Amino acid sequence: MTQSDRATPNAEFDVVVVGAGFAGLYMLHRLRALGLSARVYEAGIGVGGTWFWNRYPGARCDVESMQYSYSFSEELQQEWVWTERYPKQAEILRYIDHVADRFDLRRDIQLQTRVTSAHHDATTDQWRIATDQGDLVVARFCVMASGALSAARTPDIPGLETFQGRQYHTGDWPRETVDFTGQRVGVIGTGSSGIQAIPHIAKQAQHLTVFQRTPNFSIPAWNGPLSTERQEAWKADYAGHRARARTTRSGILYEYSQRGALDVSDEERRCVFEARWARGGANFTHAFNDLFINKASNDHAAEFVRERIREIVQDPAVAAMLSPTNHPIGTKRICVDTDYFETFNCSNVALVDVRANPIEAITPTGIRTTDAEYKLDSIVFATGYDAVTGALGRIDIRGDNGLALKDKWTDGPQTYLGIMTAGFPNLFMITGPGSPSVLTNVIVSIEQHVDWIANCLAYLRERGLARISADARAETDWVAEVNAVADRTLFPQAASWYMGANIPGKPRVFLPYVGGFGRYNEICAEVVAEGYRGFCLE
Ligand code: NA7
Repeated sequence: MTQSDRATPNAEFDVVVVGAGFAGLYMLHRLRALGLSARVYEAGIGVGGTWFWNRYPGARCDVESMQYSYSFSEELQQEWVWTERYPKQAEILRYIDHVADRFDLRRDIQLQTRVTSAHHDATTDQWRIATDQGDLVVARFCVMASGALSAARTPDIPGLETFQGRQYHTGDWPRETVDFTGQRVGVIGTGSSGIQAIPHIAKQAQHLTVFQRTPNFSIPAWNGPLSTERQEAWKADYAGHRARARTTRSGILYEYSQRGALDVSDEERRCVFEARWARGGANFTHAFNDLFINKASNDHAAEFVRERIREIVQDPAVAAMLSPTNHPIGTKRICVDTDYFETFNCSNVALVDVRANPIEAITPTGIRTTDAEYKLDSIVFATGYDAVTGALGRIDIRGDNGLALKDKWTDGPQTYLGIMTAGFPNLFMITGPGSPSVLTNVIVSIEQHVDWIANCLAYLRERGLARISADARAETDWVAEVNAVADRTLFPQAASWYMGANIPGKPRVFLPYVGGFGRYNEICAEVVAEGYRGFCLE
């Protein structure tokens, strides 16, 4: 028992929500509609979560604007006007701020407040939640809306603190303008964030050095203005589009091919890839229906992209370095770029292979690899996140008998449907591990989870029940199912953050459910129809 477990709480709510990003905001809206009292705690000085912090140059969503938004309000989706095919960070943040105002959400959100612990008190059957601002509140229910890509991670490189220039992390970018003009800049990391930021930084910096450990597959975005006609045509059947998206694997309306890549001639396959490349975006990986399960099919798609890289990048040695060969295409999150590969034709941009010659240290004046020293004025860490479980791991969460979540999850997260974890009654997760989350349009996943949780709370109340917990047996079966579907795909072949591979010591388990959003949504509905199968309601 800790000191906060004995202290007297300052306030009591029906529900505490951790995080005011897309998930926390919609959760609050649904709780209000149920007449429940709620408090949302948010670490940032504004709402928006991941989109509040990711202000790096070039930050943009790789799901198209018309699909990357809430569907819960027909008025909202009709009145909001997007300006580009893919929304940039500032526009998404404007949208989130608009939602917070339009639905009068701010009065229940406490900003600049980080939840530090959440302990379940068995005697009162309440969660005791403490924050870094000294709050101690109790609530019957606690909802973790803390995000799957919110725990930014700077690698533990010796000498990090000795660097005398400026350091930035793409996932924790300062609010003030950062100007790299005239500077020697180093970017570490070539995932989605690096690939978006690099072309912008290259335009400003006097010299840019890109430190690449793993080259990534990237498809051109072909971003551009979104015409009024296209937007209106989409809005004419917005509800229909949303409903169809919810039946798909990724919660996104792509053109999902019904054919395998080996079912067609070489010529036809090539035409298909060319057409997809010309349309741009992650749609490319759905050019055939077996790219994620058949290595031979995947190889064709991968080689097509490598050919494009060789076409774009003038120096053959640089093109070879930029060509991914150590993982099937799509098994690390596919990137969507604007002029990424073209940037390496600029005379002020250099690519360094830190797989061949790893970074040894950050020095006061730059970066030292095993074979060279690079003098830099600024270093940008585009090194990603402790994904899916990282934000939960930063909170001291304790359930039955003081069991700590991090101890329960030593060998990898265990959840039932990614919504609850056994031994932690009345604690919900939004887009938790074991749900489709990061493999989907995350707003579609968020809405589905929030609706599920809100309906569950209404169900409990209608029946005079006060407690729901995941059954340990149902959880074991679900974890086995999550692993089984992952093992039927090529995903486990990549050392990706989906597998926890980017964090030293993190267990290597496939974190999201890869069986598809559509199927997952059906399972969740079946569970409810069968009286919350696999949950214990009291
Ligand atoms: P990612 O996709 O995790 O990319 C991080 C990049 O940083 C990746 O290229 C890593 O190489 C590299 N990295 C990480 N640590 C190091 C060290 N120590 N040395 C060299 N290189 C390193 O994060 P992003 O922010 O780009 O994207 C995350 C998601 O946000 C994205 O998928 C979208 O969904 C939005 P590695 O591949 O591990 O060898």
